[in-house]
Amino acid sequence: MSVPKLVCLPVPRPAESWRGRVLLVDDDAQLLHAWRRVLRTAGFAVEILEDSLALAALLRGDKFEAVVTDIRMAGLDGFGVLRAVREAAPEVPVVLATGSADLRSAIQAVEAGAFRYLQKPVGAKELADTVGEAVRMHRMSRAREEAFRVVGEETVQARARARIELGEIFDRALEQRYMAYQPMCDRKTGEPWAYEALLRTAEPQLARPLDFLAAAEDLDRLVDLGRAVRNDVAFALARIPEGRSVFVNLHPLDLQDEDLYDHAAPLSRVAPRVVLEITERASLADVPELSSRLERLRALGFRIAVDDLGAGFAGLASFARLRPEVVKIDMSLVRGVESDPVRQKLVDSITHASHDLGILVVAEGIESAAERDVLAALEVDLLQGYLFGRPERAFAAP
Ligand code: G
Ligand code: MN
Repeated sequence: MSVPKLVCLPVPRPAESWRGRVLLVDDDAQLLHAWRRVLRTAGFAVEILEDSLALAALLRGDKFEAVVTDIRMAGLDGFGVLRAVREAAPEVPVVLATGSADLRSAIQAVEAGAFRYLQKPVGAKELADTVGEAVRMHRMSRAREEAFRVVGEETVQARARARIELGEIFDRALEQRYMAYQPMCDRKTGEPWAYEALLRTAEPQLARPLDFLAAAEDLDRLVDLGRAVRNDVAFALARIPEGRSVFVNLHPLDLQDEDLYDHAAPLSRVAPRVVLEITERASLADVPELSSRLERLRALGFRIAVDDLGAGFAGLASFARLRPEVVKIDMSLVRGVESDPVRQKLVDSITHASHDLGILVVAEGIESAAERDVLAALEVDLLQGYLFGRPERAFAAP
């Protein structure tokens, strides 16, 4: 007689969460176990919780895809559970059940953000279907989030492409750069005493100098640009009439480029004819060891000018920090100076203080004869502006 062999085959169980991971919160143990049985049979992975104190900790880390709870419990408040879920895991849907079928609590449940409102006694199918819907909705919103994340990545890629494109435009602009020179005229003789070198490019997309500089800044190419400018100016000096100086604008970051202090750099070789303009618009606070840097520049033979005086936030502080040989009064103080006693007084004070300290004074942005006449009467040493000449490739003598 053969005994039938008992073969224990493992019962195929649904993948742990194929219908969803559900948390049941109720103080009625009997109900909890009944609902758990129903939902497990329907394919959900279910955990139960009789005490809502541990709720927040349980909700962390994507553990559940839906929560089912009761509005009225002996020790617990279903609305409290709902609020706790909203706070700890706002994207997890909450199904609220209640024994009392009053409209008020139904409205309240929906207003509080419940996914669905179930009236007890809840049938097995109704419970499984509702929880299934809640999980589906949750998964859809997660998928949407994921899609948004991908879109975000595309934005990152688009930015990277834009940066590459800007880099190409910048390279062309750098390639097609040229320096324009604007005369600065001696108040007494009317002759050009010096020229300010101003960066320009034939690349139309960066035709505005401020855009060109901003692109260099965005691309971390300011050092390249600064070196190119200084080399261009050094070679142009051969064409600048003997005895005249050239003013070169520095970005605060240029002050941190060792090339600026290199004895062998082309501009260093002609340093005695060069005035380095440092703008008062940008902060010099970030330049480490500023005074020793200035010393090194002066040791090479450079002179220093404070640019845009009166336009920045540092006020006269940069004046004191840089101990410049030259100050350039910003065009905002020049514009309309002929009819404004306050501007006149400011220009007068700056000029007097500068002369006491042996500093040369330039007024920039002069556009009218009236401005020129007042500034000359206030004994500003050098006059610069469209009235005397626009920045040009050639060295204009007005
Ligand atoms: O910051 P800085 O002073 O270096 O800027 C000089 C800029 O001012 C240059 O781009 C130059 O073209 C411009 N500029 C020079 N003279 C005049 C002028 O008379 N009027 C105006 N509006 N701009 C001027
Ligand atoms: Mn300048």
